[in-house]
Amino acid sequence: MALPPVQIRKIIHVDMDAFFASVEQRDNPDLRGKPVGVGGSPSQRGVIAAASYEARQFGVHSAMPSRTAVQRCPHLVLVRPRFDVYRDVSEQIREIFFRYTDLVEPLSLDEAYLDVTENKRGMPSATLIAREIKESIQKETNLTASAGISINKFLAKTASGINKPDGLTLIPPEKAEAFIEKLAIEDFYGIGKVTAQKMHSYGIYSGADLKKLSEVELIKKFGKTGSYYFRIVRAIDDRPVEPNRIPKSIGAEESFAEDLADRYSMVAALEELAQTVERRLDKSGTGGRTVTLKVKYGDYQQVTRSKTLTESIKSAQDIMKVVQTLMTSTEIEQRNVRLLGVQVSSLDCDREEQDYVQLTIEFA
Ligand code: DCP
Ligand code: CA
Ligand code: CA
Repeated sequence: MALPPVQIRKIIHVDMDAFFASVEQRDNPDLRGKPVGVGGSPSQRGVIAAASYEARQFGVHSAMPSRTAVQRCPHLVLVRPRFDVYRDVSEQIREIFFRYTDLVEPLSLDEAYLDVTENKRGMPSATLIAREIKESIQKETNLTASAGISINKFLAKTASGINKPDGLTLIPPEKAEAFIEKLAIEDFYGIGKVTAQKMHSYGIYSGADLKKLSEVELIKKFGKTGSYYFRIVRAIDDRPVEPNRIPKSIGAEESFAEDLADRYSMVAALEELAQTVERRLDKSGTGGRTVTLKVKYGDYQQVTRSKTLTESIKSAQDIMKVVQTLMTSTEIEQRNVRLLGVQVSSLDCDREEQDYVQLTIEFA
């Protein structure tokens, strides 16, 4: 019996160019053509949220302490962020996306996946849709975006980053595997710095290198994510475009077969959880400022304790430091514990996303 033909999806990823910085340059002509850093005021986070392309030539980039940025680029103009304006632009571009499809999955204020396999305009060419979207964004917001078009999320996201700024990149199905083989491992979306280094230590520098490993070997080395690597390197990524899917935290928890009764085994379990959280944060290429410890006691009573830091963290070690302090405000010394959880929220990559959550609530 013949199987039904597999529908090849048409996925577009759109991402605004130097988002906050471009908005500032748009609204203040004095800033145009100049190296601009947004958000670097020491009274705030003291780090650069966005750097204009002119500033990037000096090696200034997002998440860099503003002090370092000014050392690298003495003429850097520091501008305060104006989130309300970024949110407005975000609404505008989303409204443009919805002209083509309701399958829009925003990843943050300035980017989204669109599934245009079936679209409201009945247009067969996803590339044409992407071009029209870019033109509408340019015309209606006076800003440029880059778009990637391909058969799945991973490839569309990778494609949008290739010809930035103002890029339009198609990775057609027949070129997908060859494209990934050439891709440097650190350019894989979802492979953060730490994982990239680990890959390098195994001699994996490109997609082609990654492809040589069996799924079993990859799982052995990278856990469950190994299966994901095995598939994406073969251009297999079935994740659907999910509207309204906005991650707000990254965490891990464990229920124990037998309740834990001593501090030593609890710390050991928490250390392992912190490691898992570190890996997940790395995979998402983010860190966060809030650490939450979740404790379920033997009698199922559950408590959570949180602490928000001024600086974002991502390493298991830093997470554990906070967890250790949080432990002191629980009763784990006196009571048995059946479940422990560690979570990091106020994510860097979600800072804008959280604004977006608030925004959607406001507009609901
Ligand atoms: N942002 C932030 N903190 C970070 C990274 C980003 O506040 N650590 C904000 C500022 C950015 C916006 O989110 O302008 C979008 O982030 P992107 O990673 O998409 O970067 P840009 O849009 O600035 O540049 P690019 O042209 O490389 O996409
Ligand atoms: Ca962007
Ligand atoms: Ca982005």
